[in-house]
Amino acid sequence: MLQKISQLEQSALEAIRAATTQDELEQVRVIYLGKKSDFTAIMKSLGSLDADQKREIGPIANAARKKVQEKIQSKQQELEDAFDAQTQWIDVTAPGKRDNLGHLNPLSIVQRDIEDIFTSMGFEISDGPEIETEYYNFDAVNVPDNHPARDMQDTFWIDAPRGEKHVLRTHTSSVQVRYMQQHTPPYRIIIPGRVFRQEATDASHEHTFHQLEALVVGENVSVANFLDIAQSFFSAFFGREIKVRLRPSYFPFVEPGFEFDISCTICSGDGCSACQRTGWIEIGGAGMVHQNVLEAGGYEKGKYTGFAWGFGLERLAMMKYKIDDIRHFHSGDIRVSEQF
Ligand code: FA5
Repeated sequence: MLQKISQLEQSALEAIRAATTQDELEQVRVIYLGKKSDFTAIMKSLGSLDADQKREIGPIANAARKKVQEKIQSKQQELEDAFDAQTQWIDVTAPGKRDNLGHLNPLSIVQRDIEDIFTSMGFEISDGPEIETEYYNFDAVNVPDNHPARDMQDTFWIDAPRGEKHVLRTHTSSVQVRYMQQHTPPYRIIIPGRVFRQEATDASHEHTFHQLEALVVGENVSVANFLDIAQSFFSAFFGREIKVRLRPSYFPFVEPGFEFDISCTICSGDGCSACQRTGWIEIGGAGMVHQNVLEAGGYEKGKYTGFAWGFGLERLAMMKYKIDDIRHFHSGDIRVSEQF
């Protein structure tokens, strides 16, 4: 009996090894472990043996049967793996899975668009520090000591025990003199950047917002150049013809100074609810750079002229994308950027 068990085990293992498909392996299983198999017959015959024989042969027969079972299982796995490797092919023409990409904040989109337009018009992009000295933010751009803009209401002053006073820059005009000190005209630059004001927030005011400054300095730069560049820029930005209108105004760093409006991007100047029926929308401040500023930049008085302008990026983005509240930009609410 023991010899028979051993022979049966050997031939079963041999047959398992020889099986090359899952079907063949299944046949081997039926032959060696099925109901009518020799193993089953042996297991059944154990009942008729006497106690001593049972004790001797039983465990051996069981172990042999178990071993054959295990070998079949592992061979089964091996054949399945081989089958998968053969049948799982890669369709290189199938479209890839879409990555779940993030979205740009509409403000970033607007800033990139603006930078593209200006660089195509020959402008360079510049920047300066957000924590700025009182000098560059105010004195250098001709803002007198007693000007209300320096008032605690508008400006975040930095607590510093000694040394020069610092502020969170209140406008991008703070970069003008920094740039002048490093460069000789002619040049045309834009300065996009974050600015800060100690203001109560509402749908159109933030304490932290972005401005875009443009500065063009050369030997014969005029208001006409400003108008031309501004009209080209806004027309490119809104994708339709835009007119620019100047209204006299006062900023310490320009003379003469203007506020400028653009023709309404919705009604093109006919008058609608978006422009309060005026046909015009206020955009920002501009003017011919004050000679005191050019002098602070290190230029000989009277040698150059230039213009500068500054406007709020959020307000422009709000117009372009019809966003009704400036606070959406920095809310961190992902539903805002998901729309862009
Ligand atoms: C200035 O900051 C000047 N530096 C602009 C300038 C530059 C004038 C060069 C002349 C020459 P003003 O304080 O008006 O000006 O701000 C300019 C623009 O910033 C405003 O027209 C508006 O679009 C935006 N702005 C001002 N305050 C806020 C605010 N709290 N929230 C959002 N946008 C604002």
